[in-house]
Order: sequence, then structure tokens, then C-alpha cells
Amino acid sequence: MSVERLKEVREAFLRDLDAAGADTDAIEKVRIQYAGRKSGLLQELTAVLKQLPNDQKREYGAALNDLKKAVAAALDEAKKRGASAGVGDKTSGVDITLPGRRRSRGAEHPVHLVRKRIESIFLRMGYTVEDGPEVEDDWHNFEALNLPPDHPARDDQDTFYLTGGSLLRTHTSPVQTRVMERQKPPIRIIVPGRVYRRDSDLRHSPMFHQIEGLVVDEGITFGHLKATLETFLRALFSDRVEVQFRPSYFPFTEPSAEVDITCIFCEGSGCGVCSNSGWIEILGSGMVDPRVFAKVGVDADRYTGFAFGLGLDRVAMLQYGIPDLRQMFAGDQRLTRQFE
Ligand code: 2NM
Repeated sequence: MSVERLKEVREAFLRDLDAAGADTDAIEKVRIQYAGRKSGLLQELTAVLKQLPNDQKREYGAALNDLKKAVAAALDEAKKRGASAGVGDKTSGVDITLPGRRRSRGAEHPVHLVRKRIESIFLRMGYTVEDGPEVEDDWHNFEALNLPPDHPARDDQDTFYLTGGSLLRTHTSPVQTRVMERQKPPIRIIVPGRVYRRDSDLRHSPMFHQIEGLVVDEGITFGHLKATLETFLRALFSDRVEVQFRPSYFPFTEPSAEVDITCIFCEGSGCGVCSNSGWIEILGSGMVDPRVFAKVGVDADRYTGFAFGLGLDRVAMLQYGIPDLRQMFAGDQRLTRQFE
């Protein structure tokens, strides 16, 4: 009879709990009704145990224990149900089931990609990468590079002067002058970085990027310059490019040469990119003028060297087919994401 009663209670409990669904308040009411500490039904049924005759205690006790466990387990389940239902509920304030807001991920800029590629080519050839200040003094940017104050070549590099006589470097060469001042040959370095000129139109930005190289050692010749730059340009563009050297002038090198490659778009037959010439100018270079060595304290009787420089922005535009310089500096991720 008493065990029968337990069965009835179990069925009633399950019915009531089912009716409460995911409503946490209703579940709590069911809990108090059945498992409440003071006046819950299970409490009453436990009190019955003591009054039972000894021969019934065993069976009843076991069944009661069973029921208690079942009630506890079912209440646990129901509470979980109630908790997760509350999360999706718009009135609870935070809905953690909504998809997260996507953070836009940056991508490496084409100039950065080209710099890394060029660095890797020269690192393989045993060069190290150097950098230096963008705010420079007249000595390292001009004077030590054989550009005295009245030198006409200073005019082609319209300079941003800052108060107190310092300036924004117009090329990365001041880093090479600093390295030559502090380090004995052999020197094999490349110097990537931002440079600044008072020049702004469709093809010129007042800030752009250069990479320059410098080699100083005993017995360095124009042959080393030629072979190095040919190797470099074929590694950067394609082993099919032809390279040509044209005489030129820079105040810090003698002799000097401008370096062209066969057009990477038409392979030399002539197109819009190379103005139908078949060639694209890519580098400036030359043998370091002994006057520069004298300024920075390198023994010009013992050492010779070559140097070169190129614009990273231009190379990036050529390599990635970017037609407009303004896109390079607009900071629009629609540009950079294309080159991931
Ligand atoms: C160029 C072209 C030719 C150059 C020279 C030097 C230094 F410091 F060794 F004299 N640094 N960079 C150089 C020479 C740069 O860029 C178009």
C-alpha cells in the first residue's frame, strides 16, 4: 500500500514538472511542493517510514530512496532547461546565442609585401637589414653624401625642413652614411624605409618608400654591381627579364648608372606601361664616390664600394598592377585584401 503511494507520487511529480516546461518559476514551485525541506511531499513520505512495521521498512525504504534520486535528477534537468531558455530570451538583456560581430582583419600592404620579398633576396646573398632615423640632420642626409650647401642637386630634392635645422630624410642614404661612420668594411647592407620630399601630384606622394643597398670591401668593382643587380632583378621579377645599364649622374656615386628591365607586361615588345619603349626604369646605382668615403672616414685607397636605390611604391604598383598612386596611400582594405 505504501509503496503504491510512492508510485502515485512519482507519476504526479513527473506530470507537474512536465507542465512547468522551461518556466523557471513553475519548476521552483514543483521543487518546493515535492522536495521542499520543511513541508515537501518527500519529507512526509520519509516520516511514514518510521511508523511502518519492520517487515515493510526494507521494501519501502528502497523505493523511497529510488524516488528521491529520480526527483533530484528530474529537477536538475528541468533547471538546466529553464536556464538555457532564459539565455535566448530577448528580455534578458544579453543574448549570447546571437552571432558575434565580425572584426575586420587587416592585410599586409603591397609595399610591405615587396619590402619583405626584396629583403629575403638580399638576406640570402649575405646582406643585413639596417634602419635609422626619419628625422635627420643636414650632415647625414646631404653633406656626407657629397652635397655641399650650395650644390644644385639639393634643389631636385625639395626638402621638408623642421625647426632647429633638422629635416625629414629625402632618401635612405643617411643610414648608409651612419653605418659607414660606425662600422669598418666589409659592409653589405640594405636599408628599407620611408622618405619625404615636397612633391605631390598624380605620380608623387610627399612620403614614399625606398630601399637602398650598400657594399663596401676591398676590390669591389662595377662588375660586382652589375652581377648583383642582375641577380636581384631576375629573382624579384622573373629570370626572363633582360637588364640594361645606362650612364647617369648622382652626386654620391661615380660612375653612376640607371638600370632598366625589359617591360614585365609586354616582355619588351612595347605597351602602355613602358610607353612603347620595351623598357622600365627600376634602379639607380653607382660606385661610391671616394669623396663620400673621405667624409665618413672610410679609407678610399683601400676600399671601393657600390650602392643602389629603388622606389618600393613603384615596384609594388608594377608587380600588383595597381594603376593609381593614390590607391597606395588611401588605407582602404579593399586594396590590401586582394593581395593576402
Ligand atoms: C641611389 C642611387 C645611387 C646611394 C649611395 C649611397 C652611399 F651612401 F653609399 F653613398 N647610398 N645610396 C645611392 C647611389 C642611391 O638611389 C637611387
